[in-house]
Amino acid sequence: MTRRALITGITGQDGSYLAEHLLAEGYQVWGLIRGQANPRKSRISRLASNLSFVDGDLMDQASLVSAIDTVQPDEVYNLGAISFVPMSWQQAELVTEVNGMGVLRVLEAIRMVSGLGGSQRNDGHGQIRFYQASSSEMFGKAAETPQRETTLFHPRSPYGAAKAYGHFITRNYRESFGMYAVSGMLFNHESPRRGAEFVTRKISLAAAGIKLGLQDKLRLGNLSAVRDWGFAGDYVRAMHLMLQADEPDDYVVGSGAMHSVRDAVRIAFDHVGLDWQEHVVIDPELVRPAEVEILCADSHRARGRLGWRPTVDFPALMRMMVDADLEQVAREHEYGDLLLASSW
Ligand code: NAP
Ligand code: F7E
Repeated sequence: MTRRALITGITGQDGSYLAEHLLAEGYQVWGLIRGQANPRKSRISRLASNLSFVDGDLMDQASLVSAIDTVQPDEVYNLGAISFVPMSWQQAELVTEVNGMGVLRVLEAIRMVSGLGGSQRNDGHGQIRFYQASSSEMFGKAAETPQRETTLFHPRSPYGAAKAYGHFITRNYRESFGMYAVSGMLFNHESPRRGAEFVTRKISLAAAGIKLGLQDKLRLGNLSAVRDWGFAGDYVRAMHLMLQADEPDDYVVGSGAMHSVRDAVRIAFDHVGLDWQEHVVIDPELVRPAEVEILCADSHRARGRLGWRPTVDFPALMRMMVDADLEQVAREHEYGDLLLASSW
């Protein structure tokens, strides 16, 4: 029997890579699409003939029940979220609703369609497996480095706090109803499909734009922030592996290597033969109200139990993104839109 997967957030970076991976694994893939005419649907147009779509929104419980009832999935990947951290200070309630309560709504939809509730627990037969996109932002002001599954949470933004709720409610439904529900605590992962507002893509776009004479300055905030960055194509494999394990559990996923924003700029500008110090301008407006200074993953559990390994290191990732942007910026009339998006 062909396995069926439902992905929320299919129009996002991870959704597109995960859809490709699951199609290659032989799944029938459905994407939850929100809005009347979602402008980002075109991002997955190259896959569209192999995908099915169902309408729904993480803000709308009934639409999620209907989507799960229609698709009858074997696996649900909840990747939908407002994922840009600074937006969570500006629209804290909305971000909490989508990223926190949205998780509860998907779990409730699965519970209702599966007929679970009260004292009734899942016996494991034909049950829907659920993946929640948790985040290293839950560690925030980290209690220890590197961070592992048992590290205490100290979120530094409404985004991180909402993700922590989503994480705990996922575990709670696993323990309360016997649901196969897991969280992937994923560290930053990037690609040429990354939104232009995130720092790596902002840097790769600027390196390309400056090289091609279309731009001169790159405005950035905190250059000293340290992250554990990996390639999104590698990380979606971990999501799938988590749902194939015999027992449901939560996993930290990251490379274990630390780099600063300054390193990212240096690698990108070196790649096109530019001196970054001639172009980067520090903009205090881009410094966050509460910063996450340093994150680094200890992924021993994922590597040991799932056999997961990343294949692209950070310098190679940055060069991949710059190369892709050199092509895109040179041929695209969309350059202005991308620049506008990266100006956050
Ligand atoms: P992304 O590119 O920003 O994509 C977010 C997706 O969420 C989009 O498809 C968007 O769809 C959808 N969405 C937003 N609001 C929604 C709503 N109300 N109902 C349904 N869908 C909604 O994010 P990403 O980088 O692929 O990340 C995927 C997930 O992993 C997110 O949950 C993110 O928080 C989490 N995460 C990401 C990273 C990372 O480094 N990338 C690390 C840890 C965790 P529209 O087209 O409708 O806007
Ligand atoms: O910032 C610093 C900024 O916006 C990284 C999301 O996918 O990963 C992502 O969250 C760092 C921060 O990602 C600029 O202060 C400096 O320290 O690329 P980012 P993020 O906030 O780490 C986690 C794991 C998620 O879950 C999120 O969904 O870079 N930084 N100057 C800047 N950041 C941006 N965006 N723009 C700047 O100009």
